[in-house]
Parts: sequence; structure tokens; C-alpha cells
Amino acid sequence: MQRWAEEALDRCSNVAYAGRVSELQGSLLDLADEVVVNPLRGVHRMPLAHGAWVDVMTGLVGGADRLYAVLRHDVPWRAERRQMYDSIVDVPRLLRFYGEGEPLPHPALDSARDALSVHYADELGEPFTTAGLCLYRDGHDSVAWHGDRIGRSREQDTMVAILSVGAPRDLVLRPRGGGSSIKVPAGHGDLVVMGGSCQRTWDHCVPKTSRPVGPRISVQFRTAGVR
Ligand SMILES: O=C(O)CCC(=O)C(=O)O
Repeated sequence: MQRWAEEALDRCSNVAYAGRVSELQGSLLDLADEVVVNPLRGVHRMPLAHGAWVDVMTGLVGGADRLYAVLRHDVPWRAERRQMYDSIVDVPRLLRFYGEGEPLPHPALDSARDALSVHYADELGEPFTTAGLCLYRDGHDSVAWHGDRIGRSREQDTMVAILSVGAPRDLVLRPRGGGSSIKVPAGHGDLVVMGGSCQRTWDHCVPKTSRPVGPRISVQFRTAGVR
């Protein structure tokens, strides 16, 4: 096992120990307030065309209400604007990017990143290092069709692992060369991982919806040098 994977596994074991300690304190604390990262069991893979795939797992995180509340309150969310043709427009979601080594806003995110690095170590060959957070305030917020193709992912396979908390929204994917789209539900506490050639050969989006939906936070874990 490579050194980074051993270190990630080590950190996971320490978290498991901390989990047992907090279980012992459970009689004194409200356990509903605990945020736990569950073992990555029952991850289901959907192979897509062109060497892409999507993995899904419901309930990666327990105590997702609490995690949502902390992230909503503690993350210094930023509104951004960007050029679109001749005008500058609001980006329809709030954002915060955590680079490699930057402290994450909740320890459960460190645990999730490490657990994902260990789970995908053989296939990915490198750890997840960064976390991009998006806050979709309601159904008007969205992300348009795109692939994460800034950096190495333009030419190489990679993985983008997404943990969602808050109101369920659909992540929709379609092949870049044309073809039907697929909807992947991203529910409260759930995991969606896009892998293989997915960022190069498929696009994804979170469409706006006229349904009355509440806010959703998406946490995207990526490897170094990929955006
Ligand atoms: O909200 C999501 O889960 C996807 C976010 C995304 O694709 C992005 O920010 O690049």
C-alpha cells in the first residue's frame, strides 16, 4: 500500500476510535447530533459509455442534518460573478473552495475524504486532496452543463466524489458526443462518484427546478491539480 493510503487509513482508524469514545459518551450527549461517516459498503457502480462510470451509495454520512446545519452556518460562502457573452452575471449558487492542506469546516469532511481515498486507492492511485463546496439556496440555483476538465482531467481519467446534504437534487449526465442523459439522485447524506473517463467524455449539471425545493450543499472531493 502506498504511503499516502497508509496515512489515510491510519487517520480513518483514529476516527473509528474517536467514534467509539463518543459512543461511550452517548448516554450523556444527544446522539442525533453526531455526524458519522459510515463504511463504504453497498457502493453500486453504473458503467456508462466511453469508459465512464458512476458509483452511488446512500447514507455515506449519518447525522446529515447536523452536518448540513454546521456547513450552512460556518462556511464563509461567497457569491461569484462571471462573464457570459457580453455581460457579467451572478453564478447561481454560493461557493467555497478548500485547497490541499486547508482545514475543512467539519471533521466529518476530513473523515469522508480519507475514507474515499482508502476505498478508491487501487483504482485512483492518488488521494482526494481538495474540497469544493456549493450551496444551492433553492430550485433557482443550479450548475450548467460542464465537465471538470481544468488541469490533468482534461487528458487523464480521474474521480470526482460528491457528498450531498440538504434537499435532494438530481445530478444529470449526458455523453459529450450526444446521446440520452441519465439522472442520478443526490440525496441527503448520499455519495455520488463520477469516475473513469467521465469528466472528459460526459458532461454533468444540476438543473434548475420549479419544484419548491430547500437548500442543498454539495461537497466535491477531487485530486490535486483537477478542477
Ligand atoms: O452540485 C453538485 O453536486 C455538482 C457540482 C459541480 O458539478 C461543480 O461544482 O462542478
